[in-house]
Amino acid sequence: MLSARVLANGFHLLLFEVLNECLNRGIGAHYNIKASVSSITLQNLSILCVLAMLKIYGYVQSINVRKVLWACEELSLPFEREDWGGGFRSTSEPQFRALNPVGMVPVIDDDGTVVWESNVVVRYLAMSRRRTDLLPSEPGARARIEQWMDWQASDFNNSWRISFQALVRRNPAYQDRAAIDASVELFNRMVGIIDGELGRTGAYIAGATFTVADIAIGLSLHRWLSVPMARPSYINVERYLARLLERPGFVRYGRDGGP
Ligand SMILES: N[C@@H](CCC(=O)N[C@@H](CS)C(=O)NCC(=O)O)C(=O)O
Repeated sequence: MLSARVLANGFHLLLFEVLNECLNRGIGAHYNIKASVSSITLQNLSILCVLAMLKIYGYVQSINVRKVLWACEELSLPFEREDWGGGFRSTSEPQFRALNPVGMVPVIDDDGTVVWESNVVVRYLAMSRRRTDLLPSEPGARARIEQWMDWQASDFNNSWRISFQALVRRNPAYQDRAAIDASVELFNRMVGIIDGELGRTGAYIAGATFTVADIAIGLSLHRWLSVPMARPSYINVERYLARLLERPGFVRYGRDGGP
């Protein structure tokens, strides 16, 4: 926890000047700023800025945790991370359940605002840091991004569950050949849908520019490439993944981050 006390003289406009200065210095992009005005008079204005480091709970190999880590990279956000889940500290511990009653990583604590469910966390981070380039406020543009993220977390994610557990994790509970083949077929079909969309946009999943939807879709496509199985060749997906490699966040948490 960092804290800074800013004392200034002047009218309340000064409050905005001080906060603007924080934003200009990039503090606003990195931290939640809480300002409490202890007294507002023409002569005396006292502002207390409390700046807190973002906390991330979750092990780094998790694809859902890596969405949040990539988002932090896009936002140039410093953070502290603790290993929970995936064989590290159990998400069944009461301390963890108090943060997330469903017991899944990732969870974040942003100066007291606790959020779980990876795609929601990514949207929260972009929205709270006013990154409308990554998540616009216009409802239509925003819905086009959210629809791909919700689809990623539901239908798309379910398509690979069995093939991923069987062929990458080698989980003995997932060894039914017919079920694996069906999952491979469905996974490939879903990626075919993405390929078609990328053909239409010519660039990113929700349009001409990179948005938070590309974090969820990009990591999922990297997973698709990581499963040892037969794959159709999808030229738009191939070009998209090459485009994402221009971003350090995808290099670190996608290409070099595991399946
Ligand atoms: N829909 C959730 C899924 C989260 C999830 O499945 N997390 C896994 C890791 S990828 C987890 O917490 N597993 C329990 C554990 O590792 O103990 C999200 O997107 O955040």
